Order: sequence, then structure tokens, then C-alpha cells
Amino acid sequence: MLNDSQIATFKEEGYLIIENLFTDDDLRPVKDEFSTVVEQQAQQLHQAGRLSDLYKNESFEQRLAKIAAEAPEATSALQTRAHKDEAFFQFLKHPKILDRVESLVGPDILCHPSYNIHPRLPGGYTTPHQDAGFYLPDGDETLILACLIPLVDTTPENGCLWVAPRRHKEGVLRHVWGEDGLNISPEELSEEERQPVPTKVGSMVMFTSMTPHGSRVNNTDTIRWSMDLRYQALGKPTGRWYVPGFVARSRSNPELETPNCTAWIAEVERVEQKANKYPEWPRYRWPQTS
Ligand SMILES: O=C(O)CCC(=O)C(=O)O
Repeated sequence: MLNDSQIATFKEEGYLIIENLFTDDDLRPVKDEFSTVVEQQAQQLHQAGRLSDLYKNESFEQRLAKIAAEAPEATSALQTRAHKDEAFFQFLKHPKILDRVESLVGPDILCHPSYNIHPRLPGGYTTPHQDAGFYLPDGDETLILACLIPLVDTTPENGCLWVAPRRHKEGVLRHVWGEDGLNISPEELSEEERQPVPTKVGSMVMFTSMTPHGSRVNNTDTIRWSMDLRYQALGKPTGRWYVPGFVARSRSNPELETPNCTAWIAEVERVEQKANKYPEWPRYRWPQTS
């Protein structure tokens, strides 16, 4: 659980760094699962003649960078929320995460539908945004917590997270679409407000959906691997009507908890099929044409 001082820091600053939370053993199953995806991508691309080498002997930090330098599509299986598998599902319910989330949102926890696995490529970065900028306004009153978990040490050089402390109290700032995606409008947030948050493997950074953040550019030749996972109180609006989360913990009614990854996938498919019937219903707050 979070202590009173951590909760006060989170509420005041809009973010909280927790160090030495995860052991190597905690992280190994997801790293192994992601490495398997990389292996599959390498094999497929190699067979398709898109890749000159499988880069089998490269490290976790290096292998995908080498593959993506030849075939950039190699990252898409992990990046676009496509990845749903057992080790990742189990990690989303890790008690070390849920215990801390529970301190802020209560004992019945939805794993929010928005999550990202970030194999941040050399040269890549995340645009300045608030997560709320990506949700519909129905989620604005819900405390939607992001939990960013690095799988390698993150530094200003390899593209660590930055946050704008205390700006989460101002609601949703104006965002605009640029060539690189959705951005907080430059007049809303100065460069000086961007505070880098370098982190060691094993740590977790929690922040709110109203906390302006982004990442530095990855100026190394390695991958800056991280996951950003999200949680909120069960039963509150998510800002994402078209894709469901899953019940990660319910102390009041444990039977509600989503039993396994298969059940999660089935529910996502069911809701997505229904949502696809309504392509005209808004999915984003900021129209792509603006
Ligand atoms: O890790 C990053 O590049 C930024 C993460 C992010 O934007 C998020 O968690 O919403």
C-alpha cells in the first residue's frame, strides 16, 4: 500500500515515483513473453525476405532495434495494444501494482482498456499530452491512474518520461494533432516545465490522466522498453466506450474478477464487434482534422 506521504505527493505533484518495487523475477515473465514476440517477428520478416539476419545473439535492449532498422513494422505487434497474452495478463494483476492502486482508487479495480507496451526505438519519443486528451470527456471525473514500468533503466539520453508537476489540477489542456500525433498545444506548456523522470528497472511511476507528460527523444542505439498500464475504480466511466477493460481486483465481489487472458480477449472482441457497428460515434475528444 502507499503511505500517507506518498499519497500526499501524488495528489500535490500529479505523479509519484516508487523505487525498488519489482524484482528481476517479477519482470522476467513479461520480458520473456515480449522476447518471444520479437523472435516471431524476426522469423516472419526473415522468411518474407525483409530481414537479412535474425539478430539472435543480440540483447533484449538491442535486438528489436537492429530488426526495426531494417523492417520498422517489427514493432507493431507489441506497440498497438495488439499484445494480449498470459504473462502480460498476469502482470497487469500483479499485487505489487494493485495494492498501490487500491490506496488511490479503492478496493474494486478495473484495469483500464488503454495500455501500451513501449519498445521505444532509437530516435523515437512520445508527444506532450495528457492521457485525458486521448479519452472522451466522460472519463474526466474518474481518477485514471497510469503506472509506467520500465524494463530497462531509463535516462534523459534513452528517452525517459518527463512530467509537468502540479499542472494536473487544471483539467484538460488544449491538444492539437500534428504530424507526430496528438500534442498539447505549445502555448499551454513551456519547455521549462518538463521535468525528466529517469528511472531504474524495478521502479514504477504513477501519474494521473490529467498530468501533462511525454518522453525525451531516444538518442541511443538501444530500445527503451517500458509498459504503461492503467487502472481506475470499477463502475466509473473510462472515456473509452468502444473497448472494455477487465476486472483486475474486486474485494467486494471476487467473482467479478476476469478469470484469465482468454476471457479478457473474448470480452474485448465482443465489445469491439458491437462498437464497429457505430463508426460515426466519436472515439476521440479532438477531431483529427483540427
Ligand atoms: O513512455 C513513454 O514514452 C511515455 C508514456 C506515456 O505517454 C504514457 O504513459 O501515457
